[in-house]
Amino acid sequence: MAIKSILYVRLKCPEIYPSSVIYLADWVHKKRPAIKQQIVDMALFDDLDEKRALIDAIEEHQPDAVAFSWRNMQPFSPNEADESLYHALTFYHSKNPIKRARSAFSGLRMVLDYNDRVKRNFSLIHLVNRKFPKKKIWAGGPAFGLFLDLMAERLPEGAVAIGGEGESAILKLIDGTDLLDEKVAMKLDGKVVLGEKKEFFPLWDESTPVDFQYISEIFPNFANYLRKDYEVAIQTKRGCPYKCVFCAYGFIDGYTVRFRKPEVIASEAETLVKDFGVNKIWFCDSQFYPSKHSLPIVEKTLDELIDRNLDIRWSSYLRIDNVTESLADKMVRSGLRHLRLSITSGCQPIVDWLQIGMKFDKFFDACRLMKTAGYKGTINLDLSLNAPHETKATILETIDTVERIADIFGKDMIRPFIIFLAIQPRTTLAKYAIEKGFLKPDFNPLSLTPFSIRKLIHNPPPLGKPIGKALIKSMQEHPDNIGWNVLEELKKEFS
Ligand code: B12
Ligand code: SF4
Repeated sequence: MAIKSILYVRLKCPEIYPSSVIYLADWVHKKRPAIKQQIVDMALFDDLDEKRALIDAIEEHQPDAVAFSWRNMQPFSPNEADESLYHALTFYHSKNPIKRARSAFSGLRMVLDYNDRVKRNFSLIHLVNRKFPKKKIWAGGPAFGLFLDLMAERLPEGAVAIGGEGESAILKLIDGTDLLDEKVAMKLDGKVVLGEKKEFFPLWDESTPVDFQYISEIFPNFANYLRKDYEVAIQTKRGCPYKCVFCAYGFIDGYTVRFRKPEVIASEAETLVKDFGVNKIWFCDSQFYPSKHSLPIVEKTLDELIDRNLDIRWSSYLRIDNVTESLADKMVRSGLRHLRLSITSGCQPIVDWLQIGMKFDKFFDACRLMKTAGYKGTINLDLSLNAPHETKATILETIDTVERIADIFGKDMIRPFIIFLAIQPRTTLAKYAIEKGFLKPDFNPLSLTPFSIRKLIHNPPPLGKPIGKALIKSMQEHPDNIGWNVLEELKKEFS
């Protein structure tokens, strides 16, 4: 069947700019302009209204294909801002039986909520299959990037799922051509057939600035994401060459870095700022400044933004260890507002074991360069305090490093942010956890029970308990300043 129309259904997640469907629909419009497209965003509906909204949209637009885009599969993150971490730690480490019982109850409720969300998403996909059996069903998005095979098992027969970038795959879906050279999973005769991606999408040559006028025509709720101070996402590149042992982004996005042209990025930002009133941007790359080799293009991108004199404040996942004086200056002048630096540990041997590829002497120099360049935003220092091979001494060294960074920028600007290492499938950390017996070789990363979630957080004994306790105490007593208080508690305990 020739595809003449597509309805994109962005499945529900905590409200966030829907970059996936916006980039995809823009691409399809430019390559197959005759195709009619429409976007419906479940993030904007109450749970109870989702089914009705989906059916209404299908009946109104009569699409040939329904393209589901699914963002989060692991909504839980083991960080100090996640309430479920508090309940998990209280349940496992508190001596107070009443608090433990309360946390067991609340933790269980949250796990049920997570599972409920996953079930609801799958049931919307199955609903289309049942009620509109002639429609093609396609699915993709970040949730499929890591777990393509496991997710595909739960899709209806005949549905096609795409993992990772979707531009070339969606054209093949539209044209009905062979898909097995894509990262694809198809459910056929009850079995999942997998394809393998052969080539990355040529981002540099093919990517153009999004036509936001067109997007606002096919996405009536687009205006919802154009409120003042709402963070809009722009992608500047794909891929990260590092192999930090805990990170799965290379698997999702590739280890080869592919760039969009600086003028394309800046022109996209300019339209958003001048025509749509946007003033806050998140560059939604795996890593904004992935290596020394990317310096010229990153710098050119910032030049283009500066030349256009855009009033924006931006942020991104960002490493600063390779920053130069000129790059630091351009980051600040182009509107960098917040730094989230994932140093993970402040102890060089631990950072080396984690293969983060960062040397602290260079990192301190980089901090000084940022300070001299006039950076005045806040700085989150992500710390995973119980990495493999951690001892009391390495934790004390981390605290010392954080204090040295605070000496450079000023303590008020630094926010240590506690986030345990999550064990992601297909990472070196997962292999290590299996070797150590923390995880079973056949662990299911999508199983959301209190016990399985606990196993997917790396916080083993003997340090797990004192760290957990320090975190519970700080979350309870100093909710506005958790990180510094955890470090103070641990300094007292371990010195
Ligand atoms: C940037 C980012 C963030 C930023 C987002 C900033 C912003 N304003 O947008 C921040 C820091 C806020 C963030 C937060 C979270 N994130 Co995040 N994030 C990312 C990251 C690095 C990029 C996502 C992105 O925007 N990509 C750019 C867009 C254009 O690409 P895309 O969405 O993948 O879409 C492409 C394809 O997927 C495909 N596609 C998409 N839909 C469809 C549909 C069809 C039919 C087809 C064919 C193809 C297709 O085509 C698109 C174009 O190529 C990814 C990791 C990664 N490297 O991808 C994690 C990732 C998306 N995040 C993830 C998670 C879990 C979260 C959090 C839940 C973490 C937490 N607990 O706090 C929150 C949730 C936020 C929310 N409200 O939903 C997971 C999601 C999957 C999972 N494991 O559950 C990822 C994959 C990382 C991981 N750990 O695996 N995140
Ligand atoms: S630098 Fe960032 S994106 Fe790249 S592998 Fe390390 S943690 Fe992942």
